[in-house]
Amino acid sequence: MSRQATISRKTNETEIEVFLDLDCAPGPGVKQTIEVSTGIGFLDHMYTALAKHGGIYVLLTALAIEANPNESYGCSQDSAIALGTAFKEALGEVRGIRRYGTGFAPLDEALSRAVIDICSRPYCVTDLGLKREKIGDLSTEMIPHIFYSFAIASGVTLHVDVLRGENDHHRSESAFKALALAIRQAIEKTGGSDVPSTKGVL
Ligand SMILES: [Mn+2]
Repeated sequence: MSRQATISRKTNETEIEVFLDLDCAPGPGVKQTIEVSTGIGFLDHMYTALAKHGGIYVLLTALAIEANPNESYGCSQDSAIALGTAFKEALGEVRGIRRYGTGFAPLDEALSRAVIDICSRPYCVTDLGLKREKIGDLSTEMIPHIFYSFAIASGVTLHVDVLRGENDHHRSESAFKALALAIRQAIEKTGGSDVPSTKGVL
């Protein structure tokens, strides 16, 4: 069974199209394509890293309906919601996967940790310690909000901590890569079809 989803999300501010295939970790016969276009260069860079290291095939376009002061906010928030919604739909019933995932990713002096539980209990805690107002054309305050929006839309519990690092670009990118590694581990198929919960349902 393929784990894919297509989501179209249109609000008064943005129009988002996303396609995901969760089974594109490197391996024989696997082709992973990543095309991300949000109009925000640094955000494209972060989503591309997330997809690449998460082993996820991602096609994502986010368009602001018209230029407005909320453009960057809208595209980043709405794209994160669309990605989370697509992730949840692509996974389907939580069955036959590891459920928990942990990722540590360094980027030079920066080091981040992400821990995910695919549990239908949406929650997000981040401690990123970003100091600059913007990284490229992305408002830094949007970065924890992107993790939050993804977690709530996908129904996962997510904790992301930047453990150290001086450079905000490095801190942020290591956080996205840590999340990618955590996701990749959590969605890995066990080969069985059990529900990974004592409750019998997730
Ligand atoms: Mn970079």
